[in-house]
Amino acid sequence: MPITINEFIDDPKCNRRSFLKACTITAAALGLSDAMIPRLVEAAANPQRPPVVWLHFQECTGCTESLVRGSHPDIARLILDIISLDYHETLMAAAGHQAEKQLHETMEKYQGKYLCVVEGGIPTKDNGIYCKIAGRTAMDILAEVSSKSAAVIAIGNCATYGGIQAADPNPTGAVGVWDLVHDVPVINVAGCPPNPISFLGTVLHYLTFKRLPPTDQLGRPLFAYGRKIHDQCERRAHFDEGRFAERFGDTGHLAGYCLYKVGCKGPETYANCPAVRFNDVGVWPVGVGHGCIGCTEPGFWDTMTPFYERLPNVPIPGGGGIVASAESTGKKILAVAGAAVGIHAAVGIGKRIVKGKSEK
Ligand code: FSX
Ligand code: SF4
Ligand code: F3S
Repeated sequence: MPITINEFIDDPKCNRRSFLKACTITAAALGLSDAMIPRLVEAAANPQRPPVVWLHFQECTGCTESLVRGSHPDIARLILDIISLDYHETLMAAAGHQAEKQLHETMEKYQGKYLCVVEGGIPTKDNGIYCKIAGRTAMDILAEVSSKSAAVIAIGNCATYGGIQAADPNPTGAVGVWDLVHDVPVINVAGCPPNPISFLGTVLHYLTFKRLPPTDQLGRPLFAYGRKIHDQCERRAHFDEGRFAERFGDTGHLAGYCLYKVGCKGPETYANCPAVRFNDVGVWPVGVGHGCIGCTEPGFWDTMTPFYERLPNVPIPGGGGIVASAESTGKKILAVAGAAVGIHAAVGIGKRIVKGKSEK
């Protein structure tokens, strides 16, 4: 049983200080001033918690795992306490008919008021038969649950853009939620998995301001996906000075130089990872020596692979010129963009991606 917000605040292990800390971290991630923290706290502590129906389709459950098993207990606890998680197949005790009953009771009782969170891609090929729950396809379930909700939060690359299932040749015709849901607002908390604070920030913004946060053309909240990884990266000075790791384990890598030449996709990826980081130990992929693989971008399994080859056409300051030696990656990006294989668009340096429709 999740504890109540008051029990949480009174819990000596997770006391009011922890609660305020979690709200402060989230306010900072949302780009709000300190003056807004009391409003955020008030919204988070409101006993009228929004009911949430959390659907799982084609995915690995890493999004839920990263939320509830994060080493930052304040964030995990706050997420579970600001919402009323009425249906969640991974976390709920109920199963079978009992779970189905719970789902339908929530939809009827809170019609137009509950939030629908979707984790996982939705297969559309052959009438969606490749993902079924209780005898119904993911497509049918999504259509019914989303249409009665106030809004849909798609969490993870799978639910936003189809994820790994949608990678070429996309055998099940997997797509993201916003390819199918057009009658209620949909927001894309992208990433594989996303940072829990990006999800928490989205929900807290909704509770505080009664609307979803502003988004980019890909439906991602701007507070979390408004800037490139490359423009916030602690290794950027090395990039600017032309100091690169040439191979994993070489002296440049050990010295913490830029990871561009070993495949970092930070120059084409929009996310807040360098600023917000993961867990409570301040880590993120590039910070621990691995390049960004672009997990917040549509179709990254096609457009960002091979993961360990450099991006083409990135101008290197200091006389490096345009790096054009990663032709295979470049060709792949262009090929995927042309074929629109279950994704919205390929990524171009310095320009945002414009949403298009994927093949069904
Ligand atoms: Fe996808 Fe989430 Fe990657 Fe996994 O469920 S975004 S495969 S981390 O967990 O949907
Ligand atoms: Fe950081 Fe990657 Fe950009 Fe290098 S290429 S500065 S490691 S984001
Ligand atoms: Fe994903 Fe890149 Fe962040 S791989 S977790 S967007 S650093």
